[in-house]
Amino acid sequence: MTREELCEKKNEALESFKTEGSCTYCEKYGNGHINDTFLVKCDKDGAEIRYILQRMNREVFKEPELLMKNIEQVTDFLKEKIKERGGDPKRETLNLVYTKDGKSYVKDSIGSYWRMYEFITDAVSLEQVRNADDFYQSAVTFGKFQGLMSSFDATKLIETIPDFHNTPKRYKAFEKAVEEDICHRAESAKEEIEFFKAHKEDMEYCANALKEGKIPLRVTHNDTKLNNIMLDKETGKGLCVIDLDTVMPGLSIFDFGDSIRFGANTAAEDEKDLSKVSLSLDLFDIYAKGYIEGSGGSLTENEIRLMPYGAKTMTLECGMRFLTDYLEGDTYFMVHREGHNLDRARTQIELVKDMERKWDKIKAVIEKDL
Ligand code: ADP
Ligand code: GN1
Ligand code: MG
Repeated sequence: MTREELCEKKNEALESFKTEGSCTYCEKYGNGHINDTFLVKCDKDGAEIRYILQRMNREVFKEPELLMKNIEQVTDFLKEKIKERGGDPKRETLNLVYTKDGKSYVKDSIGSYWRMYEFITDAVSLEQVRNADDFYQSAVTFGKFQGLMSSFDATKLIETIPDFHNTPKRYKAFEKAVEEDICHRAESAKEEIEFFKAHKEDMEYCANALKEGKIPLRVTHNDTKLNNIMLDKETGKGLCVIDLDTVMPGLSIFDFGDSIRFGANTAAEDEKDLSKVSLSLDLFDIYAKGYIEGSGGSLTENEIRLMPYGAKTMTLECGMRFLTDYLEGDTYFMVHREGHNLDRARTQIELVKDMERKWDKIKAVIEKDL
């Protein structure tokens, strides 16, 4: 879709939602890799009211109507839990804005699906941690989410992306991309391809632990990047978990691991200078502590013990997904420069290498929390 078409459809979608006041602004917003996100500003008697408008990615989410049913259920459930605990449901969870005919989404004239949320004001989402407390706050917030959702009946949720964190299946997709090499890019990524091939068995470890009943299947977020939570702008305290598209049955150690992959890396996910990439043991320690505390006793001893494996598996899996997308012609993750997905894959590889160098220390951090 061209910029102009997107702009036209965005205005068409905007009309459908029950916003307060008249809309004066609607521009691209945020750094997500999947959906098209817009910040909307409306004027109501001189007061500015903000919203987030999103075009859901149809390539990624095949059943947007069922996905929205998941989000309705999860946000309704969280609102009740937050109220029971004396919290503020307007700031501690996402709040959907419904359409004029009472739906949580609208389908535009070319079949794209749009949804709207109230904007969480006086809050920030971060691309990189500013200090250790930011990371601790994100850990407590994702941990709390895990704890709150532990009483939610997982069978009510559909799998919005089937086999999303089925790492062995992701490996098969990677192998296929290498074999087919439709863009003739495999030659430029030889070392990276070999790296993932050499780690095939590592990527089966957590899936086997689930199969063998060592860890339970839970309701998890599945995309626990630092920029998927909001922190209070004033106090820096963790407020709320956002980006609920992938909330579905999954592993707590993967929620833990994906946060480590993104937030405990001393460099950005797409850093070109690989000497800047490393795993911060301090941040790993802080996150583990916050996640366990936040989850309020809902994690089993085995889940805690396997956290380092969750971190390594998520880093391997994500790196392999970036590389697969590079080989397939950048059709999944939004890219902003040539070789972007290859750069992202390389940072993940570097991070895994550093985890391997620090493996005994990483395990010792977790043993002390048991
Ligand atoms: P994606 O799936 O593409 O990552 P997100 O739902 O994470 O999309 O949204 C992208 C960014 O938009 C977030 O990182 C956050 O900065 C911002 N954002 C999303 N929802 C809200 C909200 N309700 N209030 C304020 N900011 C939001
Ligand atoms: C995507 O949507 P976003 O940008 O928060 C992706 C995650 C990856 C991440 C890598 C639905 O997350 O799985 O870990 O990019 N989300 C989806 O940055 O595929
Ligand atoms: Mg996001």
